[in-house]
Amino acid sequence: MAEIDALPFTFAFRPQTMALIVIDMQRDFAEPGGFGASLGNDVSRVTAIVPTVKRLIEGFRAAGLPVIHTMECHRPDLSDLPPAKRDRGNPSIRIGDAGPMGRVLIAGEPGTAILDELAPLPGEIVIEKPGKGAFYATGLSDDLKRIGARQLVFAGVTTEVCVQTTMREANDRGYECLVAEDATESYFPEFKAAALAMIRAQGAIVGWTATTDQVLEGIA
Ligand code: TIU
Repeated sequence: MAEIDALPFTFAFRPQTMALIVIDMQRDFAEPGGFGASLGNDVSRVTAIVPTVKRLIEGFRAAGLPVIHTMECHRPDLSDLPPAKRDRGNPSIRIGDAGPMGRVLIAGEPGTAILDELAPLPGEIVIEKPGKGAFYATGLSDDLKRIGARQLVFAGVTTEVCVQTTMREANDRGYECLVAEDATESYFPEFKAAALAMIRAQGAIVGWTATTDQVLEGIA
């Protein structure tokens, strides 16, 4: 077993069964005029982690380990968008409406795209997800089984919404999960701190946390 120096204690893993999941590093969450901004958020915190997420992705690629990307998005006909989600948050622009970067959170629109610096390479798995969790209504479970992944490292946004939801889904499905603390971000620093604390509390009840440097050292 290889190891990552992590909290609340060492994260042990088999390199052959490790994968990185990068959650929703999309223009819609990182750029002014997108969905995140439409909910009233300052998106600059998300932009700030892009170089760290890039370093993590490149470390996994260099180690020959799988990188999986997710995108929160909906079908153009909105058939996978419950009204309860569309109406939530009293946003200035709703999901599906035309915004400065195309229709908000709709598959194929410019704003829905993953940031250029973090773009998936050909052959990497890209999960389009209609929910906050990446397992709901997607093929992620099948993909993880197909590639034989058992331990998952998480990065992306936002820590307490899509990252934590997906980690909880993964935890219940038997995966061991670790989130890279400095490669995830929230619009609310206090929510990020609380999410990381609740993930690793009670003996890693949801998972482990470690810095990107610690993860890269462990997988090198
Ligand atoms: N609003 C917010 O914090 N997050 C989301 O809506 N989606 C993700 O976290 N990806």
